[in-house]
Amino acid sequence: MTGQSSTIYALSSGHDRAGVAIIRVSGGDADATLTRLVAPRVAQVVTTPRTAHRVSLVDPDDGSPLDDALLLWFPGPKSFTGEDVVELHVHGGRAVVAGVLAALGRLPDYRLAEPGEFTRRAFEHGKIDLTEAEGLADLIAAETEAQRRLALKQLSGDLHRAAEGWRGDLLRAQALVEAAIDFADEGDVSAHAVADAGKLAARVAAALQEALADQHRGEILRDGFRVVIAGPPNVGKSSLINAIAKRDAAIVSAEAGTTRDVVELQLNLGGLAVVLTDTAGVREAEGNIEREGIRRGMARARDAQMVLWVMDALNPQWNLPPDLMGQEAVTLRVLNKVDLASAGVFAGPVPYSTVEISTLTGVGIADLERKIAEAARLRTQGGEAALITTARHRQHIGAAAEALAAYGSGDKAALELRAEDLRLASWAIGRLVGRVDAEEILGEIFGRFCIGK
Ligand SMILES: Nc1nc2c(ncn2[C@@H]2O[C@H](COP(=O)(O)OP(=O)(O)O)[C@@H](O)[C@H]2O)c(=O)[nH]1
Ligand SMILES: [Mg+2]
Repeated sequence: MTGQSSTIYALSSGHDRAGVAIIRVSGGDADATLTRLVAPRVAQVVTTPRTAHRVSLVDPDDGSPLDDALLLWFPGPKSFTGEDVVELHVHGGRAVVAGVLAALGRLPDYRLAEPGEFTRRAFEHGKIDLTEAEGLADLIAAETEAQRRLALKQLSGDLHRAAEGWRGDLLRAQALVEAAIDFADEGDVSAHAVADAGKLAARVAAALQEALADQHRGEILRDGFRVVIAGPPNVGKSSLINAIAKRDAAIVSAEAGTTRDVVELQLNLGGLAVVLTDTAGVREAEGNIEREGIRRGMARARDAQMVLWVMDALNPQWNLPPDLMGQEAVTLRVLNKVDLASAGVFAGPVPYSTVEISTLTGVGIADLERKIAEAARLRTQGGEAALITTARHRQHIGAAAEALAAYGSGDKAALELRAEDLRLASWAIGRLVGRVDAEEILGEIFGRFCIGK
């Protein structure tokens, strides 16, 4: 798919009409852009690395003018990809961009880059590790302040540095255990080596445990604080999600659907990503489709970070269904249709702290949003310091921690087996940073990028 010999090019800035567009070229023949597309066409265009040059771009075939542009030359390996890179800042009109891209396409061995291919080359040339590539993808996808800061931290190498530190310690511990095996008949030397390896392994194990004990704050910041709206049928659950969708200027995206399935709304509340989900009403369902909708809604509610239990003010069902009782601590009760109650119809006792709203008049919706934002803030507090931001990180760090636990509790006499535990632990960290077995995950990570990145 990614012939390393070819030189790739793509529009790296947005695809809409704009004042300026940036086109990037990377590969062994990137200098052909300088010699063939820049006028006057001389054998060797003299360019100072990493300095903006104003140039006239011309058609490589007939020398006719293409655009007046800025050119930057980043000779490898001191470039984003590690290869020779040319960056052209051209006028951002569609015809200009199309003309320059077509001209590049006529240069020998040049082809359009695939999504994420520049970043993939940066990874393959060791400019960034897998966690930094993920951080870059997240930074480009970031919609909220918190997501941006979290991604930037990962891109800057926080997780990379921690992981390389762990790996270094584990490799040293492995070497010590292997030495102990080789010098098994020299009791003293062997015992010392095993003791030193144990110290290193314990240090890494403690660091991994600390990273894992983050209550998923980083993942929640990255993926959004999940709030599920649940309650009996006809209490106004769908009206509530609609009311929030209409009211909130900071909506990221809304997905259409029926309540028989699950409707999801992405919000930005106080700089935090919040994912609000509507569910089908909780009751004995008649039809299969409805039952399936309820099942899915319940499953979502059970692992949500917050449940909004909606009730009809005229006939409030205060108690959570058995399925949701485990979520009591994160449930906020929402008494809807208070417009009817204020007419004196509702006068019952209120056994729980509740938010009173009317999706009809809009009363209480802002208050409810504030309470959701506050819950999200409390749940993710300190999350920006978390090293783990994805299930993938948790999986590998968890696997390494498990292997080290086995190492710590294993029979110290069975050194060969202990060496295997250490090997498993460093292998898991190797997978985290993409040093081993990266191939299977590469497509998934780099496919998330757009073309030009
Ligand atoms: N009076 C009044 N009616 C409401 C309010 N919210 C929803 N309704 C009505 O209650 C009915 C059920 O609403 P819906 O959102 O479909 O409930 P769901 O089944 O829980 O999703 C509809 O007829 C709504 O117009 C409200 O705040 N006040
Ligand atoms: Mg509904």
